[in-house]
Amino acid sequence: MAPSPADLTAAADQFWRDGACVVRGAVDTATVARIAAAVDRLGERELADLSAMAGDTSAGRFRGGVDHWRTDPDFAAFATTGPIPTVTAAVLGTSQLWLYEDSVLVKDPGSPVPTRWHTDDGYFHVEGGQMATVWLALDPSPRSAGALRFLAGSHVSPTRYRPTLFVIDDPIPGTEGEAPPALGLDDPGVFGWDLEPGDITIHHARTLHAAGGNEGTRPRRALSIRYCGDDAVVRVKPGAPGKPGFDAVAPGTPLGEVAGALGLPAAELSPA
Ligand SMILES: O=C(O)CCC(=O)C(=O)O
Repeated sequence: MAPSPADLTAAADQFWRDGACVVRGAVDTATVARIAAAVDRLGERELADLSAMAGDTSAGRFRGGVDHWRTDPDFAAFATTGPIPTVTAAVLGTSQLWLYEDSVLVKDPGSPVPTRWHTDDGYFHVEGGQMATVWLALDPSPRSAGALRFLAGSHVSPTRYRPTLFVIDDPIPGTEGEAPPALGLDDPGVFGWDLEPGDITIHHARTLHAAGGNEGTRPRRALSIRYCGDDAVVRVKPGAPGKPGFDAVAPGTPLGEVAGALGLPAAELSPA
């Protein structure tokens, strides 16, 4: 069942207070099946072996890819139409929502590779309050299978964290900011949800988050979609992975003014 206005209000309150929220059943079963099939169609050549980067040799791998929407119209449709952008825009309180990036993240059963503590904003060539990542569970995803965990209130910290290599704490060379804290998933203030297929979490771009390995017996497939709202401006972050066209835009330019030229689609938002 689609989230009610009261569900969305509660989610928005938690997002702005704690830095992340959950929306149960945001995506219906048939759509989850279509997205899962699109994820399964991605060959190993289209996904990076993150386990290898972590130096892990286990049979269960952690694989990830970025910007599938640029080459696959199905991924573009998942990110720019339907409930995911509409729910995200309601939580962010934005009148428009631009797709910045999508990412497929598959953690096989038995992969011990954790996702290290990080914030997303250091990787993005944009700045703003209305910036968020949606993480859609395509499989049952309890914490033991690698559902995300968040540090409460970290989105309002003035500290800027340096992007890391994601599965190891080494920073991306040439990037700026402080090293993310070495937190445990049971530390005070760390929170999150066990998810079912179709549930989403939405976290602020400045919320510290991480995940454990997958101790379960099923894959943990997720589609993560990163969005910008009305107040986002372009700010190229030295050393962070490049995005086409951003280097040519004056810092501080509202993203909405240049999103079309940068090829970033505005989502189709349904009335609440
Ligand atoms: O799926 C994961 O393990 C990490 C995802 C993540 O950090 C993100 O999408 O922001």
